[in-house]
Parts: sequence; C-alpha cells; structure tokens
Amino acid sequence: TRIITVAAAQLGPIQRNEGRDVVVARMVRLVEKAHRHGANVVVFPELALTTFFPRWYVENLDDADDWYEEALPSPATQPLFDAIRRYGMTCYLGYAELAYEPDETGIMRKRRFNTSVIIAPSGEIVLKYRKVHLPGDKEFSKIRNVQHLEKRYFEVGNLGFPVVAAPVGEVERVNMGMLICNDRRWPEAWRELGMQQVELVMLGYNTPAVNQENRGFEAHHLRNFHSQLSIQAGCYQNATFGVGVAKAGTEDGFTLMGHSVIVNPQGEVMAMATSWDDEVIVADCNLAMCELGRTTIFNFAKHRRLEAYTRITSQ
Ligand code: CDT
Repeated sequence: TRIITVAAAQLGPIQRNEGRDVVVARMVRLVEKAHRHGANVVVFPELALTTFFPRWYVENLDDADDWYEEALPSPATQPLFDAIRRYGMTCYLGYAELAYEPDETGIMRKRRFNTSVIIAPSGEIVLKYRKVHLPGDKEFSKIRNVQHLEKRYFEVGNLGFPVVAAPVGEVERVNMGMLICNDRRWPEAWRELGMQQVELVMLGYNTPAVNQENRGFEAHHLRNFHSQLSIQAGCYQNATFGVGVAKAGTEDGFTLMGHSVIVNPQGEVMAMATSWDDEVIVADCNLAMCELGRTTIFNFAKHRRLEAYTRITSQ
C-alpha cells in the first residue's frame, strides 16, 4: 500500500515582538501532537517563524534582517529539527530567507526570498522553493489601510517549481512539491508541479481575513471560499493531494484567516481546521488515488494541446 498520514499544523497569530523561541516551542508541540495522531508528514504555514511582517513598512531593508533566516537549522530553530528527527517526520517549513549569492549579472549580493523547504526525517533539507507570485506592493501605499509589501521584502523566486521523490513513512518514493500562499491561486503553478507527477503539494499561507481592495464585490466569507476553491481545483486538475496551511488569527490587530485543509485528488476536502489558532488536522492519504486522474481525464501526454496554449508563455 502507498498510504501516508499527513498533518497540517496550523499556527495561530505571532505578535511582532514575539521571539523565535516562543514560536519554535509552539511548533514543537504541534509536531508532537501530529506524531500522536500517527502523522508521517507535518506542514507548517508560510513565514512560520515570525509575524506576517510584510504588513510593516521599513525604509531600509537592512533594518529588517531580524525577520530573516541566514541558516537552517540555526540555534533558534534546532529544537524543531530535533523534533522532526525524533519522530521520523517529513516537514514543510516556510520562512524568510536571507541569502548571499550572485544576482542575474553575476554580482554577489544580499538577497531575500519568501522560501519553503522540505526537511527529511534525517533533518536534511531535501528541497527548496522560493515563492514566485509575490502579491502586494514594493512601495508604501497611501490608499491601503494595511500594507502588503511582499514585493519590497522579497525577490521573485528563481528556483522554478521543483519536485523531489523522497521516502515518507513506509512509502519509498513520494513525489512532493511546494507552493507558497498566493501561488495557490495560479493554475500555471499547479500545472508545473502536475507535469512532474507530483503526488503531494504542500503550501502555507498568510491571508488577511478582509480584502483591503474589495470594492464592494468580495464579501468577507468569500476569502476562505477562494482559497479552498483554488486548492481543490489545483488538486483535481493535477491528480494530487494538497495541504494548505494557514497562519491565522489576529496579529497586532490585523486578522489572518484560518481553515487549513487537506484535499484529495478528486478535489474533496478530507480534513479542515475549524479554529484560527494553533491546530493540527490529519488525513490518511492513499497515493494510489493519484493514478486515476493521471491515467484518464488528466493524462497529460494524451490530451494536452500545447499548440493551442501559446499565449500562456509568450505574454
Ligand atoms: N501571503 C500572501 O501571499 N497572501 C495573499 C494575500 C494577497 S492580498 C494583497 C494571498 O493570496 O493569500
């Protein structure tokens, strides 16, 4: 059998002045809880180690280095890596990455990405992804009550949409890929993973509970509907399991939505969080279920029509 037990470890709010030690201790408790539920995989949110800091404007990015990780593990995050190893789990972790690497012109510089990694049960990082679809603005917006400055804090991810085949629990090879928050709304991102026979897409999010720009057309309850609609469609159209995990609740007065979900390749919600706080949900995922879509209605080799899709990559 190819059954793995997957846990979504939703995090409640992290306040601006809360340190990594508090957050990491909460995450370790969630790993322990996931283990008690028999989980082989634990998925954390986007930017799981800090408050959702892109809501705060800073003039000089060098003043914001505290929000980023230069190395993983670090002394502060080591307890999380220890817990993962102790329980033999595979883990998705979202964080802000500070890297020293050459830019497109070959010049070494300090670079910042909205990043996620897959950590193997050994504690080794087996895959890294850097967020491609960065929402919001680069400059302070006078028309917004709440800033969303991801374009200021991060560069567009430069690693494409990689997939890794790695052991999970008793299953020898599971094709795993990652998305980060806003990516889940883009079918092209899911298809990039689907093209690599992905079986488990892990994604974390920080989604404000209210759209600042709704212009009267987006009722509040549609925020969660759109999130789940995107994840369910992505899973169904690419014959994969998906785990969408929120950082939720009210951070320094600004509320993020919760309702993390685990979705199967039929697009059905298998488990859903009901709080906007720390919460673990679990589902047994039979990876054999990915075969049906992949060999019939979404048999890409047989049915895709590349010649008709030219606008997608040329505009
Ligand atoms: N973190 C993130 O990508 N959040 C976005 C909100 C966009 S509102 C400017 C999301 O798509 O959920």
